[in-house]
Amino acid sequence: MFADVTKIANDDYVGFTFFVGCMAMMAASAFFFLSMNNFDRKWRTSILVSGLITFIAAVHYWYMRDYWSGVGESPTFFRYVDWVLTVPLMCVEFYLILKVAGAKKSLMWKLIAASVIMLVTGYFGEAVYRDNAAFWGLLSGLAYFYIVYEIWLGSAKKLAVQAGGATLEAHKMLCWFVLVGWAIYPLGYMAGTPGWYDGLAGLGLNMDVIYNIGDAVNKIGFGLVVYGAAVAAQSAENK
Ligand SMILES: *C/C=C(C)/C=C/C=C(C)/C=C/C1=C(C)CCCC1(C)C
Repeated sequence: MFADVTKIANDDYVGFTFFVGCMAMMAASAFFFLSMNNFDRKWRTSILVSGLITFIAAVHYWYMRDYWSGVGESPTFFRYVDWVLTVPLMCVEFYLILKVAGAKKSLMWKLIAASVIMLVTGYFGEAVYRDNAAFWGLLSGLAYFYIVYEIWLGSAKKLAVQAGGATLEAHKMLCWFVLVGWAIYPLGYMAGTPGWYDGLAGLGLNMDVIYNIGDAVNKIGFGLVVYGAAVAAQSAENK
């Protein structure tokens, strides 16, 4: 009956964080999906997207947990498939909350395009052209800074200020997630590149552990910010 279960060693932080990450993503998805119908239409889609982000991650974490325990290597492929689906959805989230202020689809597509460039170049550096990890990491970083610019200072910022209230508050929080929370990933990338900071692994902080922490913080945190904004906006309306 338990033939397929492999033991997780006490010092296997990667296996442990894959396991806990999987459960956390599942719990968060249930929470977002079940609370969706408490909100009016304007916010329901945003909450749905929050749930989709954690749900897609939960499924990938299920596979990554398995892959790690069976193969004993970083599940780089599943990791990037997960990101390439969920990070564009996080960009959609920006668009959805700014729609009240008149955000155009072009803003959404710009952010999505930048996020895909960031991830594809990152994948090249991490999995394909390992010897040129610095070069691909730099390209990826430029796309990342473009996103940061657009939401902190560019057109997205202007729309958020126009909207004010719960939307502006939520936008600001999401901006902090992208600036600080997303910055966890380049650290993971550096810890996973031989000759850079792979010594961190001695502290139990290897690339996968760092990525897993980043995912939990960002995917669940992002969703909770949107949820909080919906609660605030709705109670302001009902007054
Ligand atoms: C839920 C998953 C998220 C929010 C993933 C975000 C990933 C990044 C912001 C990755 C960024 C990278 C760089 C900025 C440079 C090095 C390569 C990456 C792909 C790790």
